[in-house]
Amino acid sequence: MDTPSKFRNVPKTAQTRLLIKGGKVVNADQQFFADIYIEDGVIRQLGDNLITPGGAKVIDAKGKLVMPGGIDTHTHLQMPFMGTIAIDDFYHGTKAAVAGGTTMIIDHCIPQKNQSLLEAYDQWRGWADPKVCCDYSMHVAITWWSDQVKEEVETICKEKGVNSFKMFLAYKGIFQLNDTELYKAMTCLKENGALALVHAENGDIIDENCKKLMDLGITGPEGHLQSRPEEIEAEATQRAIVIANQVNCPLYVVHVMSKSAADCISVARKEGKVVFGEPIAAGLGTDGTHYFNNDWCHAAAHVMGPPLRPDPTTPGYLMDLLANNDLQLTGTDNCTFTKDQKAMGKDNFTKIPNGVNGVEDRMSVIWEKGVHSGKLDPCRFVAVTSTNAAKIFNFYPRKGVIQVGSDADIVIWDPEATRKISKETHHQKVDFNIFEDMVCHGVPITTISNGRVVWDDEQLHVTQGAGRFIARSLHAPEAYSRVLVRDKVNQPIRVPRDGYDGPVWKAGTQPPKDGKRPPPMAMDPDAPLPTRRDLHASGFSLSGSQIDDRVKHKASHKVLAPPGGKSSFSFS
Ligand code: URQ
Ligand code: ZN
Ligand code: ZN
Repeated sequence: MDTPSKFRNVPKTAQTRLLIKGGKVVNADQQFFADIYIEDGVIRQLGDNLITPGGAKVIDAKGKLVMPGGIDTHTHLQMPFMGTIAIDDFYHGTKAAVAGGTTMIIDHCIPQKNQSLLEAYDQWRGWADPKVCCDYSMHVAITWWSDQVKEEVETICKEKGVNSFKMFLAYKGIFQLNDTELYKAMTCLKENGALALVHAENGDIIDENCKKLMDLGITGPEGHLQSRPEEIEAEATQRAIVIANQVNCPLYVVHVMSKSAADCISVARKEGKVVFGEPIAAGLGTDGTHYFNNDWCHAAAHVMGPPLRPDPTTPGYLMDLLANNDLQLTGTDNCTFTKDQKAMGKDNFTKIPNGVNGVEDRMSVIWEKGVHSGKLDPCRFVAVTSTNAAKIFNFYPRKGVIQVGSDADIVIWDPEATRKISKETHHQKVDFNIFEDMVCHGVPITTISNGRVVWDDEQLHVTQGAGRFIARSLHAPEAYSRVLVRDKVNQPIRVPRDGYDGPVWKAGTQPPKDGKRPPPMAMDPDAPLPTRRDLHASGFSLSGSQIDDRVKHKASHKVLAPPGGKSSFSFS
């Protein structure tokens, strides 16, 4: 891509000196007018009448908003999946991201079952580092569990700058973990100060439903939706919440797609549990009615898991929860496949690669459906598209805020301009756009990544590999400040008591054939039967040793009925 004329003849250093003038800065906590001076990728000054070194490139932001660049918490660029590879790679995906006002993505390293997590981490870094056009990080998936995995998770936490790990309750036999594995993995994550992310759908039920639907001849994309109705997502969401709470591990539910799953998170948060919910652009901007479209390609293009919900009030409901902080932030789950890739499932919906677009359009879609609809104000928009991600994943205030010392990841935003979304004009490689023809208010005019203009005047100025891997330290305060205190105040209880020294049933013995339960004292059939005390027999002595001497009965103590029946004995 040639450098456009207005950047030609500008000394190299000047390109790293930017002065944004006349804009209204919007952070998650406040809006204010201020100029911004940037040098070598960092915000150096913020205010009015700045005194700056010469040669800075001046950007006129009059009438525009100046916001922290978007942070997309959930992408799968060039992901090997379901027999193919997602078509938007780390170059096309991050190029499209900056064109849409996003300046950082958090992608995923997803080991196959039984693959070393460290090996997979190196593999994914090798794919991403040479291609990314903006800064990025990665969640690492735990797709199997063993002592080796436990050790590798600890190594990744301590040495690779990763503090977030994804677990799937779906994709049976591919990525899915069972409850015991989830419990052990979350215990390990908690011990290391990392965050547990879950894809919450019940993969066992989905598997059975898919077989049933295919047997009924329902092979189209509508089968995908019907194999995993809302309650399949809600049940897994609630289960993940319970398991995480049992081990006091902070939980982050990705791609919250339904009202009922969102309600589980909302209730859990009201109960004080440390749970975060991430709706995505797709679920906020469109719905699952598309699965019933007569055009197979159109319907298949919307196949993702959990599916978009056919209840057309879902997007507005999720946006209301986002406005209210019942849900905290947004990603896209961008995992794109072309028509011919999707067609691998033309006769069997279970073979349709799951995933949709979003990385380029998230910011405009959320502005249109959130701010332009009056549900979000601009500060909340910044919170849910940038700031909360930086806080939850622990790289705030390096990113997610316009302030001195923070990275110069900035988007200059025109709230009144509109743009029509289309596959014909988007910068992604995928040949479909689930937001096709949507007109959005809110347009990124200029995107600045690490202090460099990468999008301006509808032109990209990106460099492959210019993006950096952002390491994230453990124990993010947003997730762990409460958790660590709970460790102290919610200790398990142990009651000190004298040992039980009464009769003990001999494990593995069966009641006598006659079905009559032996008297409670004869619980051990090998033990000598108790001799009934003949109070008139000579030599009887209250002080004599008796079979029950070891039982500390008060003389007047009545033996309570043993389990299963009334006692015929009384010592009174
Ligand atoms: O499950 C995910 O998040 C990945 C595999 C993307 N695909 C999808 O359908 N959500
Ligand atoms: Zn998922
Ligand atoms: Zn995903």
